[in-house]
Amino acid sequence: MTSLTLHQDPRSGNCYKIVLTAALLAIPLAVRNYDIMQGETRTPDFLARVNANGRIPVLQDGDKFLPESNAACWYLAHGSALVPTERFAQADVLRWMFFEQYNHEPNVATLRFWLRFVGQANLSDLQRAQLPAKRAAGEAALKLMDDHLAASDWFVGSGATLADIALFAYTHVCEQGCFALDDYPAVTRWLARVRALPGFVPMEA
Ligand SMILES: N[C@@H](CCC(=O)N[C@@H](CS)C(=O)NCC(=O)O)C(=O)O
Repeated sequence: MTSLTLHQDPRSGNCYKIVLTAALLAIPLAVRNYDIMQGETRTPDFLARVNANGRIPVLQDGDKFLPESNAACWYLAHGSALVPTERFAQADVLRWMFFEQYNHEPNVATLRFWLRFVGQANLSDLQRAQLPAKRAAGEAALKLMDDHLAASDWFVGSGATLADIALFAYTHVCEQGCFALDDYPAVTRWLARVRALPGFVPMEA
């Protein structure tokens, strides 16, 4: 790794995952901020130079650009204690990171984005129609996490891994999407364990 720059919007939990991973590993990270509400990741220059998919986060290492939050976390944490070396445990970390992207983020993060940043009054008819299904799917994801954490302190093994970082990012702000953390006591205790990790930094926004 050479000089690292994170292309980010500080309100995004996907970006925060990378900031938190870098902080826990004491890896220096420069940031370049964009306002996604103003379409700043959809300009011709951004699409041509940074990410043809028009989204942040993107981790830049020298002249190479790596979109996708969990790929960027993996790039930073490879070879550290945040990625177990034992084969099953390593795959189990990936399992939770894929769960985060498929079951958790599209529901828990999307409701936060719609309700906190877009505003209920500004939602399209399609978004409004999707609210109940996204709420139910988000609650199912949080319940599954709570059941898992009732029996173990961390998602994989006996210490923090990227699975915890990936899932912490949007879980700790889930109340901004009107999910009630009180319904998930094991998740609430786990959030405190993550916050107590040496090097922990809070989300900026
Ligand atoms: N799967 C991607 C999701 C990236 C994503 O959805 N980024 C959002 C912000 S969290 C974005 O850039 N939205 C702006 C847009 O779509 O124009 C990841 O994990 O990095």
